[in-house]
Amino acid sequence: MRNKLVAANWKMNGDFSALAAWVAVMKESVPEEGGAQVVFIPPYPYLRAAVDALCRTQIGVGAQDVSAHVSGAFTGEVSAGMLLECGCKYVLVGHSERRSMWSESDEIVAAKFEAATKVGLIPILCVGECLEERELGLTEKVVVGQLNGVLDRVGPTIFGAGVVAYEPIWAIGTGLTATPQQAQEVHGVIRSRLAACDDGLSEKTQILYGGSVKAGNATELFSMPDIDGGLVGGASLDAGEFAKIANAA
Ligand code: G2H
Repeated sequence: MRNKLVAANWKMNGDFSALAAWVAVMKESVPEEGGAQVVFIPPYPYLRAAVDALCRTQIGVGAQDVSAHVSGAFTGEVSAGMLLECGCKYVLVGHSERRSMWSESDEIVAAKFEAATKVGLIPILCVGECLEERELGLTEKVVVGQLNGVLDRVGPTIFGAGVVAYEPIWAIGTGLTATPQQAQEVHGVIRSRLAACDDGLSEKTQILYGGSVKAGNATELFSMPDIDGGLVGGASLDAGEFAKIANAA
């Protein structure tokens, strides 16, 4: 039985006062034990404050990106070791916004995934198709291709240290959400691909859904057999709304 996981991806939003208010609401609203694993993913400058504010809670902290490099002359980059030292437990890799706006290839995403696992961070690998690909019937090909882009490079043992998030690009920040059936269908494809590699990997890997998750659709999405929680963007900025989503898992 896999535990549920719900992550709040603030993207490039928020400030210190919003963080303090968000943490206060979450401390009140999320059970200390027995609920879903909750992960807070604010921008880099707020990570340490988030770790300190959440230190006596079950809420973990994650970063939105990580360098594939360990150290050196890589201006602007942040290494996995630095994130770990800062108190992070999780890190997103391959979010569609990074794949499209920063041209991150499967090779780069795999290198970031591996760099994260090497220091003990849990990478959350994002995969998903755009609207044109869905309309051309290419969803499975694209999603499995992105999955293979990491799995084939790092191998099942390293891959097993991570989490997968299926985020159809057409549903990200658009208000359009995949129906629970559409999401389940792709989650099933992802789990079958993992099973083809290793049954244990398929059974233990958490697969999250992301793309306009809200309090109003979370319960139905999270009730699907292969949906193990959510990666929440816009709706996570409102702590009350995000608490409802976390408690629906
Ligand atoms: C997808 C998701 C969070 P939103 O990017 O990663 O964002 O919930 O705003 O669609």
